[in-house]
Amino acid sequence: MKGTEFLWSQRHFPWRVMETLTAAAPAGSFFPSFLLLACGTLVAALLGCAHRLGLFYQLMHKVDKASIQHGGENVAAVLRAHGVRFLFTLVGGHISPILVACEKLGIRVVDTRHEVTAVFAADAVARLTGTVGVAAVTAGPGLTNTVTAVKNAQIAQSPVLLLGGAASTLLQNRGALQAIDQMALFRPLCKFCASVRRVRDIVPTLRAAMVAAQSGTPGPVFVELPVDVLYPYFIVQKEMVPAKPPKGLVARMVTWYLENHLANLFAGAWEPRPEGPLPLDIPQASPQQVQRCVEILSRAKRPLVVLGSQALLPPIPADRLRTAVETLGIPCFLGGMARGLLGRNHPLHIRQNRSAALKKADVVLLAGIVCDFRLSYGRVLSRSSKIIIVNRNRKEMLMNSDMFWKPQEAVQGDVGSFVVTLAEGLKGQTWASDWAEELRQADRQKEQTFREKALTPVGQHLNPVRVLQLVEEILPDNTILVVDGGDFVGTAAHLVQPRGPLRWLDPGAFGTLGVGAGFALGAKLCRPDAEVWCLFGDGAFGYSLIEFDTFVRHKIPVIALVGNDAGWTQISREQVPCLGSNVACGLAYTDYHKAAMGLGAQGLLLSREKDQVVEVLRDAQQQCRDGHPVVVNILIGRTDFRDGSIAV
Ligand SMILES: Cc1ncc(C[n+]2csc(CCOP(=O)(O)OP(=O)(O)O)c2C)c(N)n1
Ligand SMILES: [Mg+2]
Repeated sequence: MKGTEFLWSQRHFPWRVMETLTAAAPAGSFFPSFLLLACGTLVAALLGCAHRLGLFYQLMHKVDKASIQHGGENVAAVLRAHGVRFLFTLVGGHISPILVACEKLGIRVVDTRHEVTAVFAADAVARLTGTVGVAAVTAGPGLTNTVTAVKNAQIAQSPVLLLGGAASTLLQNRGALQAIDQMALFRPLCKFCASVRRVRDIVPTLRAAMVAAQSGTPGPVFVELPVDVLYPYFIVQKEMVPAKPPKGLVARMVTWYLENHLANLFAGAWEPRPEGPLPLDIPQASPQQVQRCVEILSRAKRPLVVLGSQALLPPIPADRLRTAVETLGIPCFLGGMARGLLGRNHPLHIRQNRSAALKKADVVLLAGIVCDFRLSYGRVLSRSSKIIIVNRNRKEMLMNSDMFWKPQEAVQGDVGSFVVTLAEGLKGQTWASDWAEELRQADRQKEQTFREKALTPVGQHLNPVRVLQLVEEILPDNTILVVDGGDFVGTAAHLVQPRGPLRWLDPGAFGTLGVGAGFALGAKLCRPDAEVWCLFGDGAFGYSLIEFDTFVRHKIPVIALVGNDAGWTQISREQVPCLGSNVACGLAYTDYHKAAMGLGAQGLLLSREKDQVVEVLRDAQQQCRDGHPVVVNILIGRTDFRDGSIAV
């Protein structure tokens, strides 16, 4: 055999080579086992290929080529089975099937003017209902526009499901419109990220995403749905497989590959599958840990509780938590989503001078709040106090404990459940009343200071402290407060009290400006009987203004109070004295009320010239009750006595 012939036969008839080599090799030598191994590897590779191409699956599960069903319907079915009532979105062709299917199943589709608002709205729904809030946005720029809200939800530990469109499975990394590596973008932001590759995977992937969002430490999850898993077979076929019969070997192979890819996409697509929720995995404190905490607290003389957002997570409902906190009878500070837990003016609720109280307490229970900047990284705690900390997230729970503080008991578990069991263990225990009285005295002093500030004349416009005191007086009990801004809302956090649990929404530890409209949208939709009042700084309001168009179109009556001091004052207040310039901190006394009117909302102006604060607020309230979204533009003076921090 000539050399070239040998190569030819090797290439096309490999078993002949094996025969030759086996015959040539002495028995028991290296070659037979090598060849066996090579054959085995080849067979395994071929089987692997066949599996990847879905050939085995297709043997058992057929493609219904005549069906006009589409993957969007599978998405909607899972959402409905999980009790999702609202889908927030800004439309794009990539995601149209999801929106149409949700509408058909009675899920209310609410389209916003910016994707970030859709995710903020989903976040508010998650926080207020204890379920998962859902937003769907289009591929590429639609998704990149959500990044701030997704990060905010991650930091606030809010279970949000983000559904993202994507280029078709075959066109990723091939220069398709709006196509980027979306998974790389969301992996650092979400606790679960998946890209669905076949229609049959939609349902299980979404169920896994829903359970991940709510289990352990809750947070946002992301599911990418390429166009070809969302549209019906006949449309995808038209796009994917060339209409003309292929010519030539390569073209035939490509067509076979495409046809197989299409078949694998749709094989078993419409077979019935369970769509409902999977059981959640929520960490719980052990009875021994709770018992140790009971013992520590029972010996306390000056105990103090600080409740943070995690305390309000399901499964313990807010009312049950409130009863447990009252049974404990320990004075407490409430922050984040725990604000309002005890209603207004509750004797156990201490509102001011938290740092001083923490220094004086002998036992501190940090329930769902961690030692980040809000507690000066733990430095606010006294070395001589015994600290009990409870949190679902171990890493966050121990944050800065290597540097500034040490826990006596660190309990990883659900905060609400822990507080309820702790209260049962301490039933009948009382604490000396002079400790709570001492703390309330400090509260009264601070309130007196605010009363004096309310009477202090300001150079021009209205005194914001006085305005906010009047707001506090007229808010009805069913108000949900949304706050978005710097100093104006920081002052409001001291003066305006949420009327009950889950009636206060602020961005959380990410400190994001721009949450207002989205939060208000989510809040009003899931609590239609509540009055939603949003307190905005004028700077922050700029992000939300356009969404008054959304409120008008969707008939969402909310009230926005804009504390208009013509500037980004919280920044300028420090920048000017520290660095000697007000650069980029100035705004104008813009007619935000007129801008809102231009979008079809009601607009009212409150100024020193027409100083009828209560009348104007009541007018706004009436207009809102009549079904109109309202913006009240409140011209306020710049003062140097405002308290800029939102105590959490
Ligand atoms: C998205 C975002 N951009 C910028 C900031 C920084 N920042 C924090 S407070 C603040 C000023 C807010 O101004 P305004 O809403 O008018 O409230 P004011 O302090 O004037 O009452 C700014 C710019 C931020 N927290 N978030
Ligand atoms: Mg301002």
